[in-house]
Amino acid sequence: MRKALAGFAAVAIVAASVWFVAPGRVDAQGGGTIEVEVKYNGPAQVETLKVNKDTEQCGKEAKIEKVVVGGNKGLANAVASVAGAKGQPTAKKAVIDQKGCKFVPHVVSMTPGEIDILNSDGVLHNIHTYSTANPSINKAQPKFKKTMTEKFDKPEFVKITCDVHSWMLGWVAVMPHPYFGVTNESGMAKIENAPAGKQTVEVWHETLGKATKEVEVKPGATTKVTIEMVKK
Ligand SMILES: [Cu+2]
Repeated sequence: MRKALAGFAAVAIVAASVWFVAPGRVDAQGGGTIEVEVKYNGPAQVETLKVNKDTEQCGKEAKIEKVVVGGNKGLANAVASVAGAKGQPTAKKAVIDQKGCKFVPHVVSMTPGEIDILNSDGVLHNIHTYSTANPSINKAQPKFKKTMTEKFDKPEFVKITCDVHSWMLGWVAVMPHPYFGVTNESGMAKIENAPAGKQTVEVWHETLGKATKEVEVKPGATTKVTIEMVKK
């Protein structure tokens, strides 16, 4: 009797694991990775200005980073995504910090939903966003307010500034699907689990605009693409 039960249990476990594992396998095979390298042949554009308030937290000099070019002509802070893709939003909450009177990271990417705006500086900041699809935010964040939670429901690139510190500039890339990445100092971004087949990779940069390139995404494989931005 006991043996029969154990046998039944074993069959049940096998059946259950087939049931639960199968859909996951299909998903994993369906997507591929795109390694995007974004290059820019032009000069970096970084404005420097003297700071005359909150110098203890902000330092004496501020930088406005409009075009950041790293080694090997890699363009930082560009958002690479699969154009026209459809997919569910990621569950991860986006976070942007105000640290040293700078927005960190300079470009934060997210799917529509909430974002935590941190104030690590412990000084008065005043968030001011510029957007068309989402309502504009213009709100003081006093020094004691460590986190302010805001919402961006519509996909677009939102410019974020601070009315207290004129040089503070950041961007929130609100993307319509989870297939995107932001380039690092070397100009590299990774798009994980991108839909297989012929896709268009689109690159957006705050100063240099947009560029696209076609790629063939293979299930379970990595496709490399290099996209060069042209000076506007
Ligand atoms: Cu500020």
